Amino acid sequence: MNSIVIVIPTYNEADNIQPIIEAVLALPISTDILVVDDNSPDGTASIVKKLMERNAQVQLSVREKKEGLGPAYVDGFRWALDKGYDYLFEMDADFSHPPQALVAMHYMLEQNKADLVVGSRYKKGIRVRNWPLGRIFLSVGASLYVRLITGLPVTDPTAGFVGYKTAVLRSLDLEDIRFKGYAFQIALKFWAWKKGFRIAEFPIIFTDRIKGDSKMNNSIISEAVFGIIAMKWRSMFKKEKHE
Ligand SMILES: Nc1nc2c(ncn2[C@@H]2O[C@H](COP(=O)(O)OP(=O)(O)O)[C@@H](O)[C@H]2O)c(=O)[nH]1
Ligand SMILES: [Mg+2]
Repeated sequence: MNSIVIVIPTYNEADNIQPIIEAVLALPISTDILVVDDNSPDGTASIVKKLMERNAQVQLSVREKKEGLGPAYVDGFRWALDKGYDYLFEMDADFSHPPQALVAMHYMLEQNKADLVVGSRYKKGIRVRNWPLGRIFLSVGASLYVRLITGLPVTDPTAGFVGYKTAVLRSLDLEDIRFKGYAFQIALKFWAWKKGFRIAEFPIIFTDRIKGDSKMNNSIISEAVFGIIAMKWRSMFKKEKHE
């Protein structure tokens, strides 16, 4: 077993999953990969099963049905925490998150520069390729909104490209984070910050997917808009400290 695991949630990523796994396996750091698939009708899981037969670094968890990113990640985190990895990364399957950045992000954690590192689109500028202007506005606007409401000192709070020392995840009440979409990503960073963990950002260039479709929808956006206010409210009555 490696000390690093990359958790990749998938829903209908048959065109992307093999290339992204191969890209991660080709990195100069040795990692395990856990794909958490919500029973994709396009057969994503069966592609992963074939790769598993050839390579013990590849693992798969298949869930019964599509429930959103949040529950898939919580399952993946639990699996990884039980196994005892030291570092866990979240990454999308669609190549929006450049896999090469994992090397530098891991180095930052290993050198103890931070407890959590965000692969960030908005640190010192806006680095997003091939997104329509409307989507950029939405994402940048969401980041400003989150920072205004929560005070979280992260320029890209909705980012789904994040590395953790697993101690951070162990200390969070994961099952208590019920969000399904971007709010889940915001909440993880928020509660980690509240606990006093150190967050760093590593600048990445985010590129829109070439293959497959985005699963973003309006309910994910409204969950974030209202959920973040509720989360901030709850946090004001919670005493959070490093244990
Ligand atoms: N397991 C699981 N993965 C999901 C779900 N929704 C999205 N994903 C995966 O999460 C990642 C990001 O989703 P994507 O649709 O690209 O979101 P976007 O980049 O914000 O448009 C991709 O790897 C998706 O396959 C879901 O309901 N369940
Ligand atoms: Mg995407």
